[in-house]
Amino acid sequence: MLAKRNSYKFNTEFLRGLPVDEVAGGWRVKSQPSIRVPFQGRRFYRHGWQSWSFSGWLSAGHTFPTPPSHPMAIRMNEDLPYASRLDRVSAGVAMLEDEHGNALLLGAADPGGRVFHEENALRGACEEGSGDWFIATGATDSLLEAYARFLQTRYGAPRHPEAPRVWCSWYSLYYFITQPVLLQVLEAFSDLPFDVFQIDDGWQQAVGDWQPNQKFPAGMDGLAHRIHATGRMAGLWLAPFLVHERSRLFREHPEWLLRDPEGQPLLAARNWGGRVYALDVTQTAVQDWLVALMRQVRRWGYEYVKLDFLYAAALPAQRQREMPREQAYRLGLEILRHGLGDAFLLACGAPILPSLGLCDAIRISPDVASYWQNLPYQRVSGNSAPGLQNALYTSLHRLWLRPLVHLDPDVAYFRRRFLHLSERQQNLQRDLAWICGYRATSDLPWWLTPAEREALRAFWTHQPQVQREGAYRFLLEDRLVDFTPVLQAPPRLPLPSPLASHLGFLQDAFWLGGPALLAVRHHDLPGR
Ligand code: 9PG
Repeated sequence: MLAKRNSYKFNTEFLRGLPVDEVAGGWRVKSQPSIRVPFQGRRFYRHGWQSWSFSGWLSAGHTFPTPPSHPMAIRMNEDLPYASRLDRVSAGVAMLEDEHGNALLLGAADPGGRVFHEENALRGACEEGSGDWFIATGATDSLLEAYARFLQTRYGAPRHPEAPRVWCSWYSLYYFITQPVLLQVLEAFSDLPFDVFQIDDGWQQAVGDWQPNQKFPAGMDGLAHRIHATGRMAGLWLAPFLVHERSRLFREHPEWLLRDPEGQPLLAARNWGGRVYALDVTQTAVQDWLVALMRQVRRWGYEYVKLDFLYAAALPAQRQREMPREQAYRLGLEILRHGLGDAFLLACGAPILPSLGLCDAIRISPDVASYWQNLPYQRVSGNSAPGLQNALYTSLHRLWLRPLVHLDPDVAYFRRRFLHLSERQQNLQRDLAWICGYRATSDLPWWLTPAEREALRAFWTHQPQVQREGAYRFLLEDRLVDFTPVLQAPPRLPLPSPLASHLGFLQDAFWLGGPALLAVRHHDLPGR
């Protein structure tokens, strides 16, 4: 049975004896498999756990591109229990390739699956009991497609044939959004063809207190109303599983938090100038609160919701109702989905495979930035550090997920102002957005020249036909796009981590925060 399927000169004898059933494109196996391959694995495909975790090929001798070094960066970007062997553990699926471009793929059907790369073997282990596994062998390029088809039989296909075209406030204004500046953007883009005007981080009183702050005097309902008046859908960012130490929610409901083994609130992140904890979504009171929050967002008028830092609900922790952590995560996401009804749900900072079937789109990369890389920051956060190279790299290794969910590769830049990318680098991101069919930008209208504005219009007007020509080469209509420059290893910075973290922060403050601050202080608005 195994030999019949194997049309390659690729010996699959090693699969004999496993209790497998034939399924489309491969085999299903019920036990937790450990498969020893009869070849020297040349490359290992590693799939990162959540949106921001590195995904790509790792080869022997060639170390993991840049693992995060700081414990908090590991917690916020990687899968905590396996952080000491980042280059040997893959979330959900992995491949081991021989020197001829043939490979073995092992992928989990259920949440909780991890694949370990051991001495010439792939071993599947599931945190939630044995579960089903998918095995395929053959030409490397076709294997992830077969796995995606296998997952589709469980999780279905996207509800919407196309993803909406989005303007998102984050990658120009960052935290410095205000109601007046957003309304000016909305107005100045009134003739451009996009679907969603999405308000990102910066509108809320605190992370956990999801009420508008004083920068939004008309309230979030007032703003949604103004957005609707222009014919757009209104979009809103929230991090519903997070609780900041300086929020009212933290003071009022300390009993709602996930706990560490000592019974203390479990640290989920450090951000927004303090410690951030995570909600225990197995508690009924928390579930009620989450549903009410999502209903509130719908009542305000938002029909596109970007839910961020979702990994927090899947951290290893003590929960009131004991259950495997990715099952708890799915429960939390199901509850959010229920509260949101038919709104478009973009999951971000989200465990990828456990989100399937419950959201409309997933961010598949770390954050882009107006620069190619921030080396000091990368010393701390590894390949999850913001930057265009890191974003492109991980996105390019996750395109196989496309039959299952819309893929958000993050925004593209059309401006040259306040941009530290070459035109070639900048175009790669636009082309990737077209390849994913997810077309978002954050550019401010008054930062664009007339020609750049027309390029943005063309981005939103046209959706080129895409044909894959190779692992990193695509035909967009008749134009060949080659992403191999993305694979160039960045130089290594021999900086101690604390110094690197300060330098990286300074770079971001100047290059990202600077222009944002200028824009909202009205120095930069038209007619001033
Ligand atoms: C808003 C942003 C944007 C962005 C998201 C997410 O490790 N970190 O400190 C870290 C901070 C922010 C971040 C990712 C990681 O970005 O991806 O699009 O919505 O939040 O705060």
